[in-house]
Amino acid sequence: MSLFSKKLDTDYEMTWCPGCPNHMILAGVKQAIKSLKKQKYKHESFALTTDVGCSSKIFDYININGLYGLHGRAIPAALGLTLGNPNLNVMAFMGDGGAYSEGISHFIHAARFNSNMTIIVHDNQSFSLTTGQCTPTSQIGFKSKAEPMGEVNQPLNPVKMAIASGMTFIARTNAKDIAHTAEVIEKAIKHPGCSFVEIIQDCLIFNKEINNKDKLMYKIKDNKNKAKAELLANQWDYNGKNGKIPIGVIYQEILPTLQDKWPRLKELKDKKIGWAQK
Ligand SMILES: Cc1ncc(C[n+]2csc(CCOP(=O)(O)OP(=O)(O)O)c2C)c(N)n1
Ligand code: SF4
Repeated sequence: MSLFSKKLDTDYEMTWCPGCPNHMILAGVKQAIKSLKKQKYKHESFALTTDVGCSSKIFDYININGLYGLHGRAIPAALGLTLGNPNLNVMAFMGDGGAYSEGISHFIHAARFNSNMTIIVHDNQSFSLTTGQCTPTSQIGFKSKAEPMGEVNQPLNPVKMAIASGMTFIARTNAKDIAHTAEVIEKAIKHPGCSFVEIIQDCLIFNKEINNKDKLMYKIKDNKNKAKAELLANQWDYNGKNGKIPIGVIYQEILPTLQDKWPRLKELKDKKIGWAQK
C-alpha cells in the first residue's frame, strides 16, 4: 500500500482469534473515522498510538499515522503527538492491563492535563496477549495460571477513577454494538479535551466466566451532571454479573484544554499548524 493512501483498510495479516470482539471494535473505529471524513475531517488529521496487547494490534489494521508504543505507554505517546501538533485527532488504544496497571499514572495525569485526545480501552478484564493473567478490573475469584487460587482483590472501577481524575468526557460502550461504539467514539473525538471510552469486550479464550454481560447493559442519554455520573458509575462494580451496566456518554464537561492553557500550543492551534511548520 502506498504511504500516501487515504484508505482505512490495510493488507496486514489478521491475527486476532476468529470471532474476537476486537474485530467489532475495529469496525466501530473505522465507522467513526469514515463519518468524520464525510464531515471534512482530513485523513491525515487522524493519528493513533497503542500499547502492546491483543487490543494494540489494532495499529496494524487501520491505515492512519501513529506510533506502536510500549505496554502501558500509549497515553504519554499520544500526549506527545498532541504537543507536537495540536491540530491532530489522536486516539490512544490500550487494554485494561496496560491502561489500569502499568499505565495508570499516565491515565490520571492525562485527565488532569485535558490535552485534546481520545483514550480507548478494550476492557476484557484480562491480560490476554500474555495468556490471561488478572488485571486491575478482573473479578474476585478469577483463576488463571498465574493466580491459581483466584483473584482476591476488589476490581478497580475505571469510570469512577476517570470521574475522580477530572476526565472531561467519559463513556462506556459494548464492543458487540458496533453502531453505538462508532457513534460514541465520534463524539469522543469531537470533544475538546481528553476523552475516555471504556469498551466492554469479551475475550473468547481467557476469563470467559465474565463474558456475555449484554443483558445487564442499557443505553443512557448523554449526561453532563457529575452527581448523576457518580450514580451511573456505581451501578456496576466490575465484579460479576450483578447490577446494571450503563452504556453511552456518562459524563461530559467543557473545560479549557492544554492547548487553550499553553500559549505556544494555542498559537499553533489557531494557525492550524504543528511545530514542524513553524
Ligand atoms: C513494560 C511491559 N510489561 C509487560 C509486558 C508484557 N505484556 C505484553 S502484552 C501484555 C498484556 C496485555 O494485556 P492488556 O493490556 O489487558 O491487553 P489485551 O491483550 O487484553 O488486549 C503484557 C503484560 C510488556 N510487553 N512490557
Ligand atoms: S486471546 Fe482473547 S482478546 Fe486476544 S484475540 Fe483471542 S479472543 Fe481476542
